[in-house]
Amino acid sequence: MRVKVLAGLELGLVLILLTGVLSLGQGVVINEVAWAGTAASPSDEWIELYNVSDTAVDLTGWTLSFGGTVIDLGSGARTVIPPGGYFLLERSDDVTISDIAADLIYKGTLPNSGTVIELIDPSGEVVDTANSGCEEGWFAGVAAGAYASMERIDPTGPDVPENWGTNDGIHRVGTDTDGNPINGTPKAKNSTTIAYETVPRVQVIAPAEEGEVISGLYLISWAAHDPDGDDSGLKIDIYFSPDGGRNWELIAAGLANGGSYAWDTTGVENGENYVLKVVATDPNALSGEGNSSIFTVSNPG
Ligand SMILES: [Ca+2]
Ligand SMILES: [Ca+2]
Ligand SMILES: [Ca+2]
Ligand SMILES: [Ca+2]
Repeated sequence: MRVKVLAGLELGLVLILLTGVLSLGQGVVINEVAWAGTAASPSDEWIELYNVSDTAVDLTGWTLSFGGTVIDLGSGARTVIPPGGYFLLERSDDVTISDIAADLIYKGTLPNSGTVIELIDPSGEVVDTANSGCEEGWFAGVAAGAYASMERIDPTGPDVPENWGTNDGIHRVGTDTDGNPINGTPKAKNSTTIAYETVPRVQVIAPAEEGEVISGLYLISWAAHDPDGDDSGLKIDIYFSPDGGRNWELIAAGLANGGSYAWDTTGVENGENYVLKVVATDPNALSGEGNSSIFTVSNPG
């Protein structure tokens, strides 16, 4: 699995009231959007909200809006989301996800051609969005075939393309009207969030500059981090590609996560289309990788 580094996303959670029920919007986000529907029916769309705060939030007076649809979030089976809790909206009826109870049934279409969803608090302020600025379709998710949901990666992070991913088809929850597994995680942690919290992240530090020319004994350097483990427990494999990433050859395997490795470039052909890849693997066999920019190897013939 590969996860992009999401710099600064943790800054998103800016204000939490410590007592009582939140009336401000910073606590609730649009966490998952099943705009493609399910294998049983493309009309069986659903949406998940998530309370990222440590305080219960009452959704009375809140609305969720997209296209011409305005959903009164206070009109469902329940209105309060507990801290760290989920809120499930199912379209048309409660058998959209047949084995999980909806918190609210709504009417309205999420067009596969894309739209922006807005979460609006009782003061009329837009406190969160999903798919804002997407020029065509949706930031993530898959339509016919997989019917996979679009999942937020870091629930406290912003509505940007880098913070949405497609359900991985492995971590999934619930069944549709026909009993097929849902390629999504209604009322459960997103597959993308599980990856964000567990899969190592790697950044190649050198070579860094596009078109950098290297020769002789070159010090490759990287930063590798395991979000749920000890960085020193990561094992590092390094590969090079002489052709811009089409073919890969191993430079070294099973290295300690020391941050650098001296590579003897005199053993490879000169060329202007080299890329390095650094792969970090944690004790649970989860791997993340980072690539360098394209660089040149030039040794005297
Ligand atoms: Ca749709
Ligand atoms: Ca249901
Ligand atoms: Ca979910
Ligand atoms: Ca890990």
